[in-house]
Amino acid sequence: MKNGFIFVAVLLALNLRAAEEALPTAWNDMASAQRLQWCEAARFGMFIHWGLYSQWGCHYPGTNGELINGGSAHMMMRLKIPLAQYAKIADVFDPTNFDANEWVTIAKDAGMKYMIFTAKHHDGFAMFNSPCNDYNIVKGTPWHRDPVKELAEACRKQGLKFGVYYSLGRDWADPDVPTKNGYRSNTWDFPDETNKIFARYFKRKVLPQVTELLTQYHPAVLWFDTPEEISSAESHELVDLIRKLQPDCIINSRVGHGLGDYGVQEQKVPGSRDVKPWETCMTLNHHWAYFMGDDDWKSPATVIHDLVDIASKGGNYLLDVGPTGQGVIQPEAVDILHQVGDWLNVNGEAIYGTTASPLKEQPSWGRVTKKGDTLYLHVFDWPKDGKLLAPGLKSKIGRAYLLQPNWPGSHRRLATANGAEGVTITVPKAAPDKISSTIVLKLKGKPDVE
Ligand code: FHN
Repeated sequence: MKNGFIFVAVLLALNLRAAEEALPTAWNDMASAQRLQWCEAARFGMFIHWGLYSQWGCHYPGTNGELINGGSAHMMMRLKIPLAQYAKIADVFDPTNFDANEWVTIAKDAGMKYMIFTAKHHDGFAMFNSPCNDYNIVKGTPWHRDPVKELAEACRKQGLKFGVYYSLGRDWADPDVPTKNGYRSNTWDFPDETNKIFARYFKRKVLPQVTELLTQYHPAVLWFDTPEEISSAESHELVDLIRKLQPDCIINSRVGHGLGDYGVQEQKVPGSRDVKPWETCMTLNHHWAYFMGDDDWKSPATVIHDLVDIASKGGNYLLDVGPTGQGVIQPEAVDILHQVGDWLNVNGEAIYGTTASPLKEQPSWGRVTKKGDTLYLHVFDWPKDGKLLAPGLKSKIGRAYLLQPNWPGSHRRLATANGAEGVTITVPKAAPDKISSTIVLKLKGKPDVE
């Protein structure tokens, strides 16, 4: 409770900088601060894009049996595939290699604490049992299984939080979903944008399916996407419904109109830290869903540096994987995530449950995170002269040591000296970790920075 009050006080005291996306108004709301506690402590989650578009890696069979490049999970729109034809993918969608426990173990092994799964993407196909709409994986495929149910159960069993992604303002299977100038609408099956009444789709599909997701699976997060033409009244109605059915369910800001519990960034890390809760989602290669031929993966070092950078700015990192049509997370992705997990096994204390750096500037050698009266210095570029400056730090230091338990010099006290420019720490010649080494500074009292 105390943290909640501090959190709200910090919000109210500081002038919140407008983010690229509309700021949810919920942030000065105690209930939101309480709801978010586990999520902010988690810092790292797995995003999963999996749907009919995964069947042939975002490609689509041509008239001569060749596979046509659909560009991304948007392939139905990119190739203007008629709904009746696109729906036929479901007839062959039979992911016999899918194993929910294996996917959750991969996430857990990577040090991820929650999972967000595409329950319905823009193609409008429900990847869950949806009694209100037969266009769904249980009813419409020879597989007849419910991956949302199985993933929710596997997450509960393995101690991860489970959330669902729902495309709110784009649905290419429904005749009543307009977008601005039709830019992201299904204009090939439903050409007349002026005929489309969002309210009809909202009542017919959105409210019943969100109710099904909440009552059938009790997700910890409802991760909405692309609110597009939803009205303010509809966004409020949706939030009221969720709060009534499941008060502790977190809602992201893409529910629209400044509502939601936290802000969303995409494919980027903001330049400066924010005091309000936020999460950035990014791909591991260049595609959200499995794209045949995309082998341009982020390195473990890039993922770890991004994770540290995001945590140092008080954000969460939702890192995406796109399983194949057979239900397999590509081995290259698994290997990268395993290496990130190895690093978190040693340095997780400096990420989980931390808050943004208190320093006025991000140091040139890396980033800083904070936990109470402890600072964690994440050193990407190890000093050659054995001296590391924490710029602007005026605090007296109780103790300084390396966080690498198996390192010869680990936990041995490091010498520190306060000076005009900050605190200088004397460090060993060699960096304990080639990607990011963590130095722990136990301060005497709260951080005092210039
Ligand atoms: O168009 C989608 C995209 O496929 C993906 O789901 C991302 C994830 O945030 N959201 C939309 C693009 O902003």
